[in-house]
Amino acid sequence: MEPVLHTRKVFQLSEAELDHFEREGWVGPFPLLGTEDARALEPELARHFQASRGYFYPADVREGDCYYEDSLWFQSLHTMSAALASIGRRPELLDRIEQLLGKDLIQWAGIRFEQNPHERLLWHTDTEYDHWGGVSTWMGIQNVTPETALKILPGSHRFPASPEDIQHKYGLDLTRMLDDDEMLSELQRILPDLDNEPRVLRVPVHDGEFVIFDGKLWHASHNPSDCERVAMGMRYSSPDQRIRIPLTYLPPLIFDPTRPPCLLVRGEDRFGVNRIVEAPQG
Ligand SMILES: O=C(O)CCC(=O)C(=O)O
Repeated sequence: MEPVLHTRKVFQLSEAELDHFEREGWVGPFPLLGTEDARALEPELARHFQASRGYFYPADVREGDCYYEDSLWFQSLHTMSAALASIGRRPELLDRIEQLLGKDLIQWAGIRFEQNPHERLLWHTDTEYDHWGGVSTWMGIQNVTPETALKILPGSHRFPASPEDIQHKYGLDLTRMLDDDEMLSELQRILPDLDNEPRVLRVPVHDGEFVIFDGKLWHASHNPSDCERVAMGMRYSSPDQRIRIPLTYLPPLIFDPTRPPCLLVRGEDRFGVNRIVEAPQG
């Protein structure tokens, strides 16, 4: 009789961590790379990011036209570099993500998040996850400390309204509020029935470590330091999710007809709805 081979998952999330992810919408931090190895990725991230194309203003695009046929979407850096692709397949990430999303996984985004000294990114959820399900990871690359890391609203993946819904319904753009305390008190006024009092948390990540968070979690960033801060984002879904490229992030949302390249990082693709490409070889 043929022996049955079981792949042992080494980096399992514990019951307590799974419960934490369910309740709080994030889990971690987990070690992935040594500090020097993480920092050594920055030139590779920067080189491919510079060759990529960002998003557009609605007035500059026409629905149905292709804008990414000949250029790289800024979220596809993992499909351009063997080094970046191999990071995204590491079992430290995939064993845990498999527990959250199932045994078949695609990586559809590899992103460089740079922040200049004192720069901010306002509160938001990622538009992509309004259209398909999945999880994001956020890893420190350069000058990431618990003082400069991503800010999140724990539990916000279960809020009854997204920042955009709140804006439409109440005409109040919480996401433009720079002061977190003001944002939190407005949020409590608008959504008085939240299970727990909302609070802001900086994920305690250093260079080379990562957290996993639910695609619907509210997040923001602010680099209060005098040094440039760089992080890498990687995003994963089950292959049945139809991944697209938003051309615009301001309404009206328009998608490019071109499908983004995705890597099948675990299991198989039984759906054929995405453009699966070979991982680049080093
Ligand atoms: O690192 C940042 O500044 C922003 C990260 C972010 O928005 C994300 O991971 O989706």
